[in-house]
Amino acid sequence: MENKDKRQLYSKEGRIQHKAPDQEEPSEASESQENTESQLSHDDIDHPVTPDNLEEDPTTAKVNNDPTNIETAAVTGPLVIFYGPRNVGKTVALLRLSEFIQQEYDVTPAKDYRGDDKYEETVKKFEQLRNRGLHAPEATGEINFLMLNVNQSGKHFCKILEAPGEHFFDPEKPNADYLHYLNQLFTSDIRKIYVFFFEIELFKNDTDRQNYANKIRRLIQKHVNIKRDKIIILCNKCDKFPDMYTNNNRPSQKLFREKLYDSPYFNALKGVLKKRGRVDFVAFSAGEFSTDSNGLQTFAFADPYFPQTFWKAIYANVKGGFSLFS
Ligand SMILES: Nc1nc2c(ncn2[C@@H]2O[C@H](COP(=O)(O)OP(=O)(O)O)[C@@H](O)[C@H]2O)c(=O)[nH]1
Ligand SMILES: [Mg+2]
Repeated sequence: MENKDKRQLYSKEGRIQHKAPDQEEPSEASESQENTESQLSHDDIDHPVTPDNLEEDPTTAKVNNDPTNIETAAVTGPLVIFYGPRNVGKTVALLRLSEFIQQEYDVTPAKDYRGDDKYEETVKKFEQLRNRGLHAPEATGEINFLMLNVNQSGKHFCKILEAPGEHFFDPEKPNADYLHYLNQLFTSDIRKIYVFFFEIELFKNDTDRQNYANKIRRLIQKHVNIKRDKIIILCNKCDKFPDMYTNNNRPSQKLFREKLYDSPYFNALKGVLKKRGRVDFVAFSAGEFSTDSNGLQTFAFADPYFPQTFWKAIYANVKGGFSLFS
């Protein structure tokens, strides 16, 4: 499995038009909204829909292009929710984790999770990237909204939800309500394991950091049931801070935890976390991303230690037993 040393994956001038990280892509949700809106106004002008022509009009055929129109009642627990803003690394972490646990578990996208037309592509892309065992960072944008079923020996172990970052937190709209489907999941009585994604250098300013911490605090206060739910704090992209690695080339969990927990903005969370019993902390890295002298993006898979440590925390929390981490 570990023949995945450093490989060149992508040319920046290559076949796909890359977006700069700060160049916001429209979310699938807003994109589909736009489509619907433009279609509606066009129809209104050229071809008004009246009760008489309703049946024949092909434009009124039932379409489902809203990826957030989800039948949440069908979602069972335990549900692991990857919570974090855009670009914090949720998709890459999901791919790295899936690739690691597939030795023992069947990891399959829940086929009926989203009913919209684009979901099939998302599922296909996930399978492609995971099976290749490597991925160009920019290509992961297409698989940012899916539900995975994790089964062991044919038995359901858990589900994992990854959703577009702005569904959780958008720095431009820090107090936005959650979309309906997320609220339904948050308020449902299924067992949830929240993985809150952080980085040492998350966002560009303190206001965004503070707002993010506050949004998580409110969620925990309102919806996290200590008897039923669990919390994992994940500090991502640790490879950016090699000074905080130990001699065996692994991150010092203690140093990363202290660094994150001691950040002023994290204070907003300390109080509520204390009241939620044991909260696991994971210093994580999916790999090292860099650009070589030819402008080619390279990606090296991280040591299996990383997905293993992450999975141990998820496993312990899904089982609900004692955690292995402090
Ligand atoms: N250095 C480093 N960069 C990462 C890591 N994981 C993700 N990234 C970078 O963060 C970008 C966004 O990752 P992605 O998983 O798509 O974020 P998402 O929007 O939260 O799903 C990627 O293009 C990578 O460049 C990591 O472990 N280390
Ligand atoms: Mg994503």
